[in-house]
Amino acid sequence: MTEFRFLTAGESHGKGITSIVEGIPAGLELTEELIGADLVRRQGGYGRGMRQQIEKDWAEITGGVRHGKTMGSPIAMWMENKDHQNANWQVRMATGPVDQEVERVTLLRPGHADMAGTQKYNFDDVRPILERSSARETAQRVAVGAIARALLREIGITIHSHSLVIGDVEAKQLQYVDWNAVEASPVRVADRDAEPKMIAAIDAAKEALDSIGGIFEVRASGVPVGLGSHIQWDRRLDGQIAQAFLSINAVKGVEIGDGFANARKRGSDVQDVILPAGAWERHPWEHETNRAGGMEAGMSNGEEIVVRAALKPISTIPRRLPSTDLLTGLEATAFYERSDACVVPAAGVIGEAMIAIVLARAALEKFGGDHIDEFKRNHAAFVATVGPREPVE
Ligand code: EPS
Repeated sequence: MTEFRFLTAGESHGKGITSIVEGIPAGLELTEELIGADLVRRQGGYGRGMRQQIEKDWAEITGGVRHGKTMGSPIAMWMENKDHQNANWQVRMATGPVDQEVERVTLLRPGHADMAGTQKYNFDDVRPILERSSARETAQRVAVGAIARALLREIGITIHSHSLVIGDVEAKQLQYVDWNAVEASPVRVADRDAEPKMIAAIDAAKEALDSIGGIFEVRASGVPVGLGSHIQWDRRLDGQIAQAFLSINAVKGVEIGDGFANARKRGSDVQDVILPAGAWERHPWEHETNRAGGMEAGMSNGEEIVVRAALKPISTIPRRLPSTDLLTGLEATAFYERSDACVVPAAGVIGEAMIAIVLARAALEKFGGDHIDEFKRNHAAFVATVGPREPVE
């Protein structure tokens, strides 16, 4: 059994993006259609720009799958950038040498990789930096996440997301979210009152040649006790989740459960009481509340995992921000080609993929298995041991 891991390669306006996923057991049902269903969800959402009308994301499986099932070998996926067909991009992003002058991007965009990236990699053109740092790459993460999600579904783990805040509009906090309503909403919100206000906030930002951010929440249920570990810093599941979420473009804050609200309370108001055996309805060691968001000391505790992420408003905006020119160091206005006004709904789908990836890695570490049946057997055998150590007859 190899550790679950993946890599992506490719630029936003290059030929396409590739991923290689290793560590998925053999025998898992997997089709391009299943992956495609998540890719469509990421492309949607009110507030996306022109680019999403050009792209029709589809991950072609080019390795690791035979007759609709994984073989235990690395899975390779290829995704075309339709925008690359545009003659300009064929030249600007050609992989071979070109015999014509290609215009450089030198007006640094604040809030992006432009300045630090050009200094670090020694470029006099922002293009090679911005192309890779673009959120386009998250399309492949969602494809990888769809595979991880298919694996987790085999052991009863389901993952959803919804928008909590868009701009200055907050949705009502609901304990039981109608996920069908979320999927039907252009801003991925279940709160019918908040939806038109969120849409209006995006319209207003667009009108003002600006962008807005927000907060999304991801929930994973059916997670068994004991994923992750308290024994070493990098094995803590909450830490791994925070890293995965902060790796999503424009995410600047992460909380697990009521992380920030709990900071203002007393300890006695924050702990989740562990119920006695007679009160358990869903699973052993049920908690009365879930302020901890399904994790204690870096391990899953059987409750729903709840993660919230704050997205800054994306900094490529039509109202070109004051900046500086890369070549001269003189005052300039930032580069602008095209952009999204709000990506919170899409970011929720990316968040689902990232939590699926982290949980799949943790589940494979805990249960192992080279074939999906072995993985499921190991999971079931462990879950059967969860409960009081010396039960009272
Ligand atoms: C992005 C800028 C926009 C986004 C892009 C991320 O692309 P473009 O510069 O081509 O208009 O649409 O996101 C995607 C292409 C995608 O599939 O999510 C950026 O600068 O990060």
